Amino acid sequence: MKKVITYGTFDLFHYGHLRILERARALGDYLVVAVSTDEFNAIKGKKCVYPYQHRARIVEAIKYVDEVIPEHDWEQKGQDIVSHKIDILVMGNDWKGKFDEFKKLCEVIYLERTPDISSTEIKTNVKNQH
Ligand code: C2G
Repeated sequence: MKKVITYGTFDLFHYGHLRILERARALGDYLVVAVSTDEFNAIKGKKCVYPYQHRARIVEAIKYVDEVIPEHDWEQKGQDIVSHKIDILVMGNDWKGKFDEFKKLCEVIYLERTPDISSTEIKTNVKNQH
């Protein structure tokens, strides 16, 4: 069984998130998604609209996702890859090159980001419409 993992905040779940999960799952047989906790988002400097529990449950409900785990920090990826016996780490190409250190543990694939959509843009659009 080929296991894939990907990481993210997945706030205001949108089409770009759906597409990366769909493509990540298509690379293997089982997809683990590590969703950033609220505390880790504070470290990443990201202010979320939805709390971790909501973001995690929405991701868990996506048919391409087999398992959700919390992402607490930058350092856990190596342990996750080993403990979950991951074969492929997938990230959007806005992260291109940033996780190449894990090539010693598994395949690392960066997929094209979906253009013109992001949680930040959604927030801005909603604000501008009111
Ligand atoms: N993404 C995408 N297309 C978009 C927006 C996001 O393909 N239009 C991808 C990102 O490249 C990322 C995933 O969706 O792979 C999740 O994006 P975010 O929720 O913004 O996550 P991020 O803040 O990039 O956190 O340790 C890694 C971090 O947790 C990644």
